[in-house]
Amino acid sequence: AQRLKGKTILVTGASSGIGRSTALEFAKTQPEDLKLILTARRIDTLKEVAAQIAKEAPGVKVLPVKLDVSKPEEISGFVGQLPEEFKQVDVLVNNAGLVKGVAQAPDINPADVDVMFATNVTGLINMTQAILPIFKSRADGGKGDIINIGSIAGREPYQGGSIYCATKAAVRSFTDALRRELVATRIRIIEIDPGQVETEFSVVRFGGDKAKADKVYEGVEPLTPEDIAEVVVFAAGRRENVVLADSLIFPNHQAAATVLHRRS
Ligand code: NDP
Ligand code: 8X3
Repeated sequence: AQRLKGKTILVTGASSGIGRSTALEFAKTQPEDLKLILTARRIDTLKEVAAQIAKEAPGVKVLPVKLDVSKPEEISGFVGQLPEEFKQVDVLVNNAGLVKGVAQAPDINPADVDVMFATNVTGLINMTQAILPIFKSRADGGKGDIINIGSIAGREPYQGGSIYCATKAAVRSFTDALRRELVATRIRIIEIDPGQVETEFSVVRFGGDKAKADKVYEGVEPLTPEDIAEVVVFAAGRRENVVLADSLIFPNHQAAATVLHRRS
């Protein structure tokens, strides 16, 4: 079934990791009659993703847009500025997010607290509020998919991750409330919670220190961003009446946020 045919899909944080893989996976799954709006702060990297899609799936229309979700003023102008042919968004993948550091209270940098909440929580909420009116203008109370990338960290707080965990717990709470609020519509509210995935996530956490980031994945076999992208695309491609409301995805060696089997 070509359930994604004709859809317009908006992915935040599409310049790297899970978001980038999600864009590529949508294009691979529905290589024609699909529109992708790819957003992130690094426009040059987004353009590279767009060029790759143009090569692999020339039938997909791609619009790269520079958008910092932590800036409410950028989000408020965003939908109005979309070209007419990209305005009818069907799927929003709220993926943009980050972690900063491993500090514990009282030594957490207040600027890190702000950037994590502004991106992972307020950014996700503002994107949702920007897109929902498009969904709600459709028949049956509204139609469209919101796919929020949470984390195992939102279910299980761990030492050195208190702020990041709190942001992902907030995502989970907001998502669950939204699903209840929209129960009378055809709008699907979907949360996907990855465990350990190797992306730029840890490099960002350690301020660009690749050696420290590599240590996180030493002796383990993390998920790839493609593994999560496949779940995102699967969720979006279900029959209209099927809501993959909530899922937790671990690599085989992981059983909880901090329970990882390492080869010695
Ligand atoms: P990456 O660092 O590889 O990708 C993060 C993406 O988010 C980048 O495209 C980045 O783009 C974008 N981003 C960051 N800040 C902003 C911002 N202010 N505005 C717009 N875009 C932004 O990490 P992942 O792919 O791993 O992370 C994607 C999501 O998955 C995040 O929400 C993360 O919390 C979540 N997650 C990751 C896990 C993991 O182990 N890797 C596990 C569970 C969840 P740019 O820098 O160009 O703006
Ligand atoms: C990222 C996973 O638990 O390593 O969300 O912070 S974790």
